Amino acid sequence: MSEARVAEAASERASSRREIISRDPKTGEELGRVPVATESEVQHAVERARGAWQAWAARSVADRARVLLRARRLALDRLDDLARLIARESGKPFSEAIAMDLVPSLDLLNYFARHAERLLRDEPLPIGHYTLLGRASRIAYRPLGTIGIISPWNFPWSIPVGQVATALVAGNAVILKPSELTPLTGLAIGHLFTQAGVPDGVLQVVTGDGTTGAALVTSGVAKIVFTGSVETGRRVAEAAARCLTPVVLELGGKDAMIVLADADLDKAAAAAVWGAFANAGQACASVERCYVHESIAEEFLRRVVEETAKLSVGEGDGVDIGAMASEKQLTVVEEHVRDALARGAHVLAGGQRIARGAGLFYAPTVLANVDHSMLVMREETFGPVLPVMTFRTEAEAIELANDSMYGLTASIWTSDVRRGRALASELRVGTVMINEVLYTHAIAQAPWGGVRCSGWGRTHGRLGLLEMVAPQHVHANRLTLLRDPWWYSYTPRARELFRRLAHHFTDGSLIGLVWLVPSLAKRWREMRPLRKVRKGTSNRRER
Ligand code: TXE
Repeated sequence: MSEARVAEAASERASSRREIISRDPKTGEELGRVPVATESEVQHAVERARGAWQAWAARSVADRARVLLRARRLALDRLDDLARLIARESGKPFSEAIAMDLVPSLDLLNYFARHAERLLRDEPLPIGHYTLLGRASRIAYRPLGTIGIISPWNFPWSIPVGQVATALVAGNAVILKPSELTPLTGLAIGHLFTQAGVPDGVLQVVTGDGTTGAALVTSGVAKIVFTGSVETGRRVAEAAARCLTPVVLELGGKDAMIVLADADLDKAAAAAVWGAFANAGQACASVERCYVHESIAEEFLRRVVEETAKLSVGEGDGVDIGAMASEKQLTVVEEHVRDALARGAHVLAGGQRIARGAGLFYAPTVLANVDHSMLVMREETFGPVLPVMTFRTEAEAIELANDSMYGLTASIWTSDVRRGRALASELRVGTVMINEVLYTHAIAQAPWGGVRCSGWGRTHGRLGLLEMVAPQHVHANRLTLLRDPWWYSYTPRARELFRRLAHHFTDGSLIGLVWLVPSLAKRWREMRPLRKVRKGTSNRRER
C-alpha cells in the first residue's frame, strides 16, 4: 500500500472512530472527548491484562497493599482537583464530591491496604471426624485473573475505586469501563493507580458506551463486577451466562425509610431530606419512599418541608443540590412526578425542573398523599423526590416496605433500638439502618449489596473482597500408609463399614466412633491383601 493510501486509511479510521463528549451537566460545557473502545480494542486489553496479571499475582499482598496506600496519598495531594473534576463531570456539588466520593474511597484504600493481608490469609478449616483420620484442610484465596468492572455515573469515583482497589489488592488485573457520562473521572482513576505503581497492563481503563461494556462482558475475563440499572444488569447477566462468566451485580434500589411513632422527629425529618436529596437523589440507597406513622405525619411533613425550603440548587461550592447527570434521568423524574400528580398526589415542595441555561436542575420535591399505584412508589426515580405515605401499624409499614422488586437498603427510625433490630429481621433488603440513612456504602468494612432485583453478590468489606478471589480448598492426608476405607473394592466388609459410617460417623458424636473401630480395623486388614491380589493376575474378588 502506498504511503498516501496508508495515511488515507488512518484518517478514515480516525473519522469513523466514535467518540463520547463529556459535558458538565450544570452548564452543558464540553469537558473533553474520549474514544468509544471497540470490541477488538477490548479484546486487546484483555490479552494485555492476561500477560501482566501473573507477575502482579505473584507479589505479596503486603506489596500490593503498599500501592493502595500510595494511591491514597496521591489522591489526597490532589484532593481539590479531583473533587473539581468529579463535580464538573457528574453535576454534583463540590462538597459532595469530597464527602461522598473521595472520603469513602480514601478510607477504603486505607482499610484494605492495612487489612487485606489478614483478610486473605490462608485459613485452617475444621473438618470434624476426618481430622482423626489424619487429614487437615486449609482454605487459600487465589486471585481470579482479570476482572472487568463496569461502572455507573452517580458515584463515578467512589464506586469504581472501591472495586478496583479490592480487585487489585487480591492480585487480579482489572479492566475498568467507566460510564459514558463520566469517562474523564474513569481515566483519572487509571492515572492515579498507574502513578501509584500498578504495573503496565494490570489496570486498564477502556472508555465507551454500552457496546464497550457488552464487549467486556463476553471478552473472556474471569469475572464481571457491574453497577448500574436493573435492565442493563439483566442484559449483562444473560450475556455472561452464555460464557459462564460469574458476575456481581450492584443494581438499583427503592429504599424505604420507616418512621415509627417514637422517632426523634427533628432528626428523622433532617435525615429524610438529606437521604432523599443528596447527590440530587441519584444514589441507589437514596430514600426513595418514606413511611411515617399517622400520629406524627403532620408534624414530620411540616419539618421536612421546612428543611427542604432551606436548600439551594445550582452551581457553586456552597450549593446543596447540583445538577442531574443527564437529560434522560431528568425526564424519568418528571415522568414519575407527573404520574403521581395524575393519581392524586399533592406537591408540598418543588415539583418541577428549574430553568437555568443548559443546566439539568430539578427542584427538591416533597410529595404527600401517595400510594403504591404510582411509579414514584414502585420504580427507581433516581432524583430529588421524597414521597411520603402514612401507616397505622408496624406490620403495615413492613409490608409496604417489602412491597417492591428491589431490596437494597431500608431504614427504621425509632428511639427503641431493640425494636428497630427486631423489625430489621422482617425487611427483605441487604442493609438495614436504624436511625441512619444512605451512607453505609462509605463504611469500607461493611458489605454492600442487595437481594432480589437489587443484585447479586457483595462489594466492600470482607465479603466484597472474597468476590475477587477463588477460595481454594487444600486438603492433605498425613496417614499415607493406609488406603482410604471407602476405596475399591466394595466387598461385604466394605458395605458393613459404610452402614456403620452412616450411623456413627455422620452423627458427629465422638463416643459413637468407638462403634466404628472394629469394622474399620477389619476393613483395613482386608485392604492390605487387596494390594497383593492386584499385583497378581486377578483382581476378581468374592462379592
Ligand atoms: O445505567 P446503565 P444508566 C439506575 C437508575 C437510572 C438507570 C439508568 O435508575 O435511572 O439505572 O441509568 C454500561 N453491557 N442506576 O442508563 O445503562 C454503561 O455504559 C455491559 C442505578 O446510566 O445501567 C455504564 O457504564 N455494560 C445505579 C453502566 O453499564 C453496559 C447507578 C451503567 O449503565 C451495557 C446508575 C451492556 N449491554 C444507574 N449497557 C446504582 N446501582 O447506583 C450499558 N452498559
